Amino acid sequence: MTLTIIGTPNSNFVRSVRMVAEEKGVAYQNSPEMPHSDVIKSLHPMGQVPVMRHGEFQLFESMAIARYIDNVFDGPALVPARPEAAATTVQWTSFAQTSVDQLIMRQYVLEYLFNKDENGNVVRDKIDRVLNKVSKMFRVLDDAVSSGYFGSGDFSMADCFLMPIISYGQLFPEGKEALESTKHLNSYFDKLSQRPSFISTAA
Ligand SMILES: N[C@@H](CCC(=O)N[C@@H](CS)C(=O)NCC(=O)O)C(=O)O
Repeated sequence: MTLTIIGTPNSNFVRSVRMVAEEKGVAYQNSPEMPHSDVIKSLHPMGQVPVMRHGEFQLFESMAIARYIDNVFDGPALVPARPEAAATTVQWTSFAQTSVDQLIMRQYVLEYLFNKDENGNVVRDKIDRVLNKVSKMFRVLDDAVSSGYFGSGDFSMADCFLMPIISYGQLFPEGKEALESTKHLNSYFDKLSQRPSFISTAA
């Protein structure tokens, strides 16, 4: 049965679920549909990516897709078995998928990428308003990763959700400066940037 992850590979959430599949060692296809394409609209009520197909089974929402792949396939568990460790992993995954994504991707990165004036210059109003929050978020993540990984002492699903967002955030000057001013997060990012699942899902 073919596993297909549907969605443009430069979406941080598509990248997260692809990292999960790669960490599990699962063979999958990536169908690079843009949000709101006819295919995506037929599979997601709000036209968002990623969407997944596994045989006849269809699923949307990156967390649901990631948990499904983790549960259904062999390979290393990306959510630990012990209840507290599992809950902490889901906590950081959920925080990444909501608060971190909302701030770093939607209010910072996408503003840099897409909010330009008629001369092609970045319109900074919204960016400037969130800069304090962006640096605070990097400090929060720095504390959280002091034990080596997010949510536990081992690589987990939380890392699959946070790495793509951190990676996008540090492409822009304030994000880069915020990352470089952290101790644990900076070395975590350097270390995980070498991970095959991260390298092979780079858009
Ligand atoms: N809660 C959704 C969010 C997915 C999401 O925001 N995807 C973005 C791409 S990274 C998208 O499709 N944006 C288009 C839109 O929201 O209309 C999930 O975790 O899958």
